[in-house]
Amino acid sequence: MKIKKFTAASMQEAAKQIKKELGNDAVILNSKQVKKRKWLGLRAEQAVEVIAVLDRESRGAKKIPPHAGEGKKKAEMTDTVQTFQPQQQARKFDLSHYKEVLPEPLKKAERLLDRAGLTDQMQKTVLSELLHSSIAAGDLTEENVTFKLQELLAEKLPSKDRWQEGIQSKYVVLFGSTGAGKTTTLAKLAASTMLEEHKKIAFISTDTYRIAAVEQLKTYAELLQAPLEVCYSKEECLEAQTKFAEYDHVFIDTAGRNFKEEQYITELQEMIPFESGLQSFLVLSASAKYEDMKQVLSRFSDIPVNQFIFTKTDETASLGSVYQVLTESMIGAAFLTNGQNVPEDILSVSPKDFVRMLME
Ligand SMILES: Nc1nc2c(ncn2[C@@H]2O[C@H](COP(=O)(O)OP(=O)(O)O)[C@@H](O)[C@H]2O)c(=O)[nH]1
Ligand SMILES: [Mg+2]
Repeated sequence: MKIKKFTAASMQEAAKQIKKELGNDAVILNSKQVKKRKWLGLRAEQAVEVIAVLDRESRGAKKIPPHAGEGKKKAEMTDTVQTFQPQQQARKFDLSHYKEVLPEPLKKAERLLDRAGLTDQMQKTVLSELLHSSIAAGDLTEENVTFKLQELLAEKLPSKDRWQEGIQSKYVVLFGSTGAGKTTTLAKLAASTMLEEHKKIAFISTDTYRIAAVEQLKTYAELLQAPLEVCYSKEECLEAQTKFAEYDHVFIDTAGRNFKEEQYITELQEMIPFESGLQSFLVLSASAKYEDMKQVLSRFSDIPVNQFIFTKTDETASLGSVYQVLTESMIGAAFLTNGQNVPEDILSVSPKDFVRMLME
C-alpha cells in the first residue's frame, strides 16, 4: 500500500497529481484547505492538501499514461480518483507504516480498536474495511467514522436473533468452570423469572462435589421459597423431573471442577435432560483471557450450548476477548452480568449495545 500527501493550488490540480503518481485506483482519504507560505513566509496562498492511498494489490491497478486525463473538465477530472468503494471491503491494509499521515478520525478509530483489546489481526481487518467503506472522502468526520466503526464491528457478531432470547424452556442449565459465576447467575435468572414473570420455579443441583456449592444454592432457594432437589445420579435426576412436572421452569446448577475430564462431560450428558425442552448456557467470565475462554469452549464442544452468559463484566477493563469469542463461535450472548447482587446485576443486550460497551 502506498499513502501520500499532496499539496496543490486546487482540488483539480491535486487530483491530476494523484492520478499521475498513484493511478486511477487511488482513494482519497482526506482533503483540507491550507495556507501555503511563499517568498520566505511573507505571502500566504490558498492551497489544498490531500491524502491519497493506493492499495498495491488492487486488481484494477493498471498503469496509466502520465498525460491521460489532462485537459479534461473539472468534473471529469475528479471522477478519475475514486472515493471509498464498499465492494472492496475484503482487502486488507497494513496501516502500521502510515500512522502519522492518517487523518485524525482514523487515528482515533485505531486507538479505540486498540483500547477495546481486540487482536492485532482483528484491528487490521476492521481498519481496512473502514478505509474501503462507503464513507466518502468528504464525510470523514469523527462522528461518521465512529458510527461506521460500530457498524463494522457489529456485522461480525452473531446475528441479533441469537442474543436476547430470555428464559423460554422448561429446563435451564448452566455450564462452565468453577468460579465463573454459575450459581450466582442461576439465582439471578430464577429470581427474575419468578418475581417479574410470576412463574413457578424449582432448582436442581448436580454440583455434589462440594458441600458448600449445595449450601449456596439452598440459601437462594429458601429466599425464593422454591424447592431444591440435589441429584447424585441419573435416576435421581429423573425422579426430580417427575416431581417438578407442574413447574414452569427448573433451574439446574452444575459443577465446574472437573471440566477437563472427559468422564465429567459424559456424566453431565447422562444427568441433564437434554432430550426434553432445555436451554443450556455456557458461563464464561468476561475477565478471563481469550485463550482460556477458547479452551473452555472446546472442552464443552460435545455438549449442545444454546447461548453464552458472560459474567463479571464489571471486573474487566476491556471486552475484547469476549468479542473475539463471539465472532469465532457465532454463538450469541443471552446475558451479561455486572456484579454480585442477586437478582439485579444481570442484563440482556443486543449486538449493537454490546459494541457500544466494547468501545466505551
Ligand atoms: N464482580 C462480580 N462477581 C461475580 C459476578 N458473578 C459472580 N460473581 C462472584 O464470583 C464468585 C463465584 O461465583 P459462583 O456463582 O459461586 O461461581 P460458580 O463456581 O461458577 O458457581 C462469587 O464470589 C460471586 O459472587 C459478577 O457478575 N461480578
Ligand atoms: Mg457453583
